[in-house]
Amino acid sequence: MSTQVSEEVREALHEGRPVVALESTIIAHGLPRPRNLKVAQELEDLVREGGAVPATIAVLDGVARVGLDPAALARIAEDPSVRKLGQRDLAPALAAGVSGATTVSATTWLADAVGIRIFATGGLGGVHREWAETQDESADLRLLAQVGVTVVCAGVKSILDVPATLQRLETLGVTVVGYGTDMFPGFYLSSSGEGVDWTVRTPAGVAALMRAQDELGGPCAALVVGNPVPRERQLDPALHDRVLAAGLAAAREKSITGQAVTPFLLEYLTVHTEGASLEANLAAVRGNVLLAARVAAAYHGG
Ligand code: PSU
Ligand code: MN
Repeated sequence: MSTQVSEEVREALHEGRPVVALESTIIAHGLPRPRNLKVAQELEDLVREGGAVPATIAVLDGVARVGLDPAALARIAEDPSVRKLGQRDLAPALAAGVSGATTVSATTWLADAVGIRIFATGGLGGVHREWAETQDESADLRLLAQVGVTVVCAGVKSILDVPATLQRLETLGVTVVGYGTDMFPGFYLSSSGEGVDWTVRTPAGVAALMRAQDELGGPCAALVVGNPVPRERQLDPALHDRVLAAGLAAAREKSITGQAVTPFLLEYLTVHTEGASLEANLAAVRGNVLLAARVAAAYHGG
């Protein structure tokens, strides 16, 4: 395939060393500039600290790239013309020769295509709260039902309908485990208030689960590892509920729809919590990236 894999990632995959895929939409559309570039670099460093090779994924000038050099990472973070690409947008972006940041759906799909098994992000997309009116359900869910990637995340974004999203994940056959918790994490919050059926407590435990998937004939759907933001780093739940309610009302009033909904709400929360939601989001992402690297090391190492 014409996907361009960086030399470092290609060698690591060839030698069976641990690799962690990272998405780029969180960088281009989920975090404010100029902090986003620093975070992008920091996340790659964290993967290395955890004992794996980082593979940030994006489309640049019509080429799908796995593993970005510093100049490419800077373009994703700084160039305002970089689009948001779900999996269905990959072909049009390649054909038009444009650049775009990949969401969970596009990133997991490309990661799987080049043989990367582990992926880390902040919070998954899912079923939106106004689903009955808009039918807005992130393409992330359908892709998670199709690719056997292990996704380390802090749950699904709390701007969503969490119980409905968990229900969809069950229907789609996506395995969900809590990491060190029997509650499904709540993205900005340590708990969503919803329970999970399975709990895993160590990177080796996640690796053992992945090997069990392999023994069963290879995973045909993703494994979602819900890793909560540490309680002392979570957003104050009362502040979260208040600002989110205002943000959802603002999105409705401004008729924000489609791909714009998630970036709008994330930014609204950052502004109206005076940066507190951003800090919680970053704490969650950092924890997920480090855990994903340790899982990759455990899976490939032993
Ligand atoms: N996690 C974050 N910030 C983000 C996202 C995830 O902490 O911005 C992105 C992911 O790329 C995810 C996307 O796939 O939000 C979901 O967008 P939508 O709801 O439009 O499918
Ligand atoms: Mn959507």
